[in-house]
Amino acid sequence: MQEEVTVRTKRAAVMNGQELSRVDAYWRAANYLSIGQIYLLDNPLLQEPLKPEHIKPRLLGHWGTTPGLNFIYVHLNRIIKARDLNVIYICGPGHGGPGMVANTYLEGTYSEIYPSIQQDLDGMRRLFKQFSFPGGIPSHAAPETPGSIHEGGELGYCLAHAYGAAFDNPHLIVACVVGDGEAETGPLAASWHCNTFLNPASDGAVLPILHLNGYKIATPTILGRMPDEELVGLFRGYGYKPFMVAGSEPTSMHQRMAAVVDEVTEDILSIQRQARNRAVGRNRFIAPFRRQASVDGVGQLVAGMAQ
Ligand SMILES: Cc1ncc(C[n+]2csc(CCOP(=O)(O)OP(=O)(O)O)c2C)c(N)n1
Ligand SMILES: [Mg+2]
Repeated sequence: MQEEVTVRTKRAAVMNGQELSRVDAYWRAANYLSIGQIYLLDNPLLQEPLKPEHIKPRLLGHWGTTPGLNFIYVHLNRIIKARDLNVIYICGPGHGGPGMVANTYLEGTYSEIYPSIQQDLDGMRRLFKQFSFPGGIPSHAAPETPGSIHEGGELGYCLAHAYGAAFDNPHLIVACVVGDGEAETGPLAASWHCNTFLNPASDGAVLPILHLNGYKIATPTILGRMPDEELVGLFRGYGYKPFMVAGSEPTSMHQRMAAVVDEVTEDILSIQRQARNRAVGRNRFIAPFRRQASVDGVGQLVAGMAQ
């Protein structure tokens, strides 16, 4: 079954060496900026050996979900630049807030909105210190996070917000990362059906990305324990077309993710082109626009990085 699901994504490497190394460097920079926010009070570039006073006395934040979120972020940036797309990233695991902050800082948006936090050593020190700190910013994606329309503190609503953003917004692609634990909440479990109401002629697209890292904090997830065959059957039943990106080795993961994102984007645009060429009015029902990508195995990747 795995074979059948992934067969179309087994294309040759889609990125050349330079693009691959840039994507990977961006991902690693975002990871560094994320973990720095969680742990470091000072010494942001580790220019001197770490001392206890450089470390936050009270740590708050989830590292585990963040490398996966950053991985997805850089691959969405890649396709946005390659195809000049309008894409919004909705982050279900809101406690991955350091990742969202890190990426907006890397892009320069953070410094535009918060001029006291520039892309220099002082700015980085402030960026790290303020995270989950008195007088600073919350530990999860919050209204303060640039571009945020989804407050991630209470799990369960990201997919409903994603569809809400896509309705009547025909030029927007909404990438929505759903935690596998979050997927067990009632609101999220019901939200998969929102694809029924999406019209590819007049609405934008929603690309749900299931972050299947197997756990919700320390407890296994239902979807994480489900055999691939059942998982794929479940999402096909909901009307999605699942893709798997699984592995623990960054280079091959980047190539596979790039191939899947290319293919999913091509599918989205071609469904929209066909629907729009048919000039179907809002009052006539046409096949809902349904796509599902799944990121599997980033959990193993995270474990590797953490060690
Ligand atoms: C409704 C709700 N219940 C419980 C929590 C506490 N909580 C925060 S993160 C988390 C685990 C989330 O797991 P998952 O969605 O799989 O995200 P991951 O960190 O694994 O990417 C829980 C239970 C919450 N924030 N909201
Ligand atoms: Mg999880």
